[in-house]
Amino acid sequence: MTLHLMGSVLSPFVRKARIVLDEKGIDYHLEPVVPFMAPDSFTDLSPLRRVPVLKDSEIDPDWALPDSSAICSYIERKYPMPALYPTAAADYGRALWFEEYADTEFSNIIGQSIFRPALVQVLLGEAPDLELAEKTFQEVLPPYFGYLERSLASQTYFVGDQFSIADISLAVHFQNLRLAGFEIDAAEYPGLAAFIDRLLTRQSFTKCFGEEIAFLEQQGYRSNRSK
Ligand SMILES: N[C@@H](CCC(=O)N[C@@H](CS)C(=O)NCC(=O)O)C(=O)O
Repeated sequence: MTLHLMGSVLSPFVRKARIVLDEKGIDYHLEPVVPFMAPDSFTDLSPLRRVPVLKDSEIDPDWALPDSSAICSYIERKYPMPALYPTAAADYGRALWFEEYADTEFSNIIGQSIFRPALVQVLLGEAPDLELAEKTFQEVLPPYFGYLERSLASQTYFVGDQFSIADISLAVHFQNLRLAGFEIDAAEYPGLAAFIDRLLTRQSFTKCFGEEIAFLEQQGYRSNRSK
């Protein structure tokens, strides 16, 4: 096993890298690392002190990739099959756009204003802020869901109707919403809801999900949200 991935199972970016590895059938070692509890030396590997970080024992010991997009592109180049990035230029560009969209503002809203207040605060022994999480879900996220519903149209996958990095990058955040107790309304967003169910029941996702639930149970976590 040459690949060593560092990060927490609850991170959507760690999950994104794990799913890319799993979809390609590549073995790796996962080292649990919580960025804000990591030693000072972690900065040498990840200057922004973020996870995931990938190391590869076939390369120099100082070599590290501290970003999920860099990691996934590296994995694709090193292990091309099955391809997770479209070949045609137009589709490739669109897939990178959805990856970027998922990784930046969309992730930031879910991470900071739903996942953290509803779930992470409980893990840290603090009171959850369910009002903030609920308000964000009801009032801030709908335009994002609407954009994704329109982009998907009647396709199975986001780009070229082929499973790709675009789908993985988006779906990992819906898994965090689900862990925090939030599901989108299938009547309002039928295409997106079907997409989420399709993705989150893929073997690569359920494998991660099982480990994430086990981790949360080990921490004594139970969702505080009554649906
Ligand atoms: N663009 C980065 C984002 C990674 C990221 O924000 N990871 C979070 C965990 S979900 C983290 O390490 N946060 C710690 C911090 O920002 O201090 C990627 O795609 O890997």
